[in-house]
Amino acid sequence: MADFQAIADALVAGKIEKDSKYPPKLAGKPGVKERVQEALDEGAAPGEILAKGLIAGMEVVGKRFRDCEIFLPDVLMSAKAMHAAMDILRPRLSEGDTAGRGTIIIGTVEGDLHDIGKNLVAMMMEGAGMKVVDLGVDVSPAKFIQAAKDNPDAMVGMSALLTTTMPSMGKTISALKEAGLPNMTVIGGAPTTQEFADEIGATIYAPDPTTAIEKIKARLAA
Ligand code: B1M
Repeated sequence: MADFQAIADALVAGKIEKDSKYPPKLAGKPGVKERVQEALDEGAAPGEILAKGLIAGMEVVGKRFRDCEIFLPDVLMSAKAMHAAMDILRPRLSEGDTAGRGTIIIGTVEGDLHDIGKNLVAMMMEGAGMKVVDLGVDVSPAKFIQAAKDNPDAMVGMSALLTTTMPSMGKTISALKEAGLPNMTVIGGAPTTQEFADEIGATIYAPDPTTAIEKIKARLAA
C-alpha cells in the first residue's frame, strides 16, 4: 500500500530529493521525488498519488501559509517540490491517444504567477486524453486571443488565484467576443465561483480538475 502521507509530508517540508540540502533537519531522508517513484513502483495510480499525496500536501501548505505558521520561502520550497514531483507524474498521466477528445488552451491570467493548480488541471486534462496548449502564467487577453485564433475549436481555460487578477478573466472573455471568436471558456482557481463565472459569461465554472474534465466532456458531446 503506497504511503501517500509520506508524499504529502515531504511536499509540506519542501524536501525535493534525498540529496537536497533543504530542509537541513531532513538531510539524507527521501524527498518527494523518491516518495512518488516508490508509490508508482508499488502500483499506485498516478491520479491517486496526485490527489492523496501532492494536492493533499499543498492544501496543508496553503492552510499553514494562511494562518502565518509558515512564510513565503517555505511555500516556494513546497512549490518547487511540487514541480519536481509533477515532472515524474506528468508522462504517466498523459499516456494515451489525445486525438478527438478536445483541445484546451490553458493559462494563468495576466498579473498572476500561481501555476500549481493550473499545471495540475493541465496534467489531468492530458491524462483524460485532451490536447493541451499551455500558455503558462501571466497570460494577457491578447495572448489568449492569438491562441484561440490558432486553435478555433479549442476551449479556452483560465486560472486565477488572486482576487486582483480575477477581472482579467472577464476581460479575456469580452476580448474573445469582440474578436468574433466562438471559443467556449472554462474558468477555475481558488477565489472563483459559479456566480463569478455567470457574471463574466464563462461557459463553464470548475472548482477542481475532475469537474472541469467532466463538464468539458459533456459540452463537447452535446
Ligand atoms: Co500566493 N497567494 N501570492 N503564492 N499563494 C495565495 C493565493 C493566497 C490566498 C495566500 C493567502 O494570503 N492566504 C493570497 C491571495 C489572496 C487574495 O487574492 N485574496 C496570495 C498572495 C497574496 C500572493 C502574493 C501577492 C504574495 C506577496 O507577494 N505578498 C504573491 C503574488 C504573486 C503573483 O501572482 N503576482 C504570491 C506568490 C506566491 C508564490 C510565488 C510564493 C507561490 C506560487 C508558486 C507557484 O504557483 N509556482 C504562492 C502560493 C503557493 C500560494 C498558496 C499558498 C497556495 C496556492 C496553491 O498552489 N494551491 C495560496 C494559499 C492557498 O491557496 N491557501 C496563495 C494548491 C493548488 C493545487 O490549488 O491553485 O487553488 P489551486 O488549484 C486548484 C483549484 O483551484 C482548481 O484545481 C486545482 C486543483 O484542485 N483550479 C482550476 C485551478 N485553476 C483551475 C482552472 C480550471 C479549473 C480548475 O479551469 C481552467
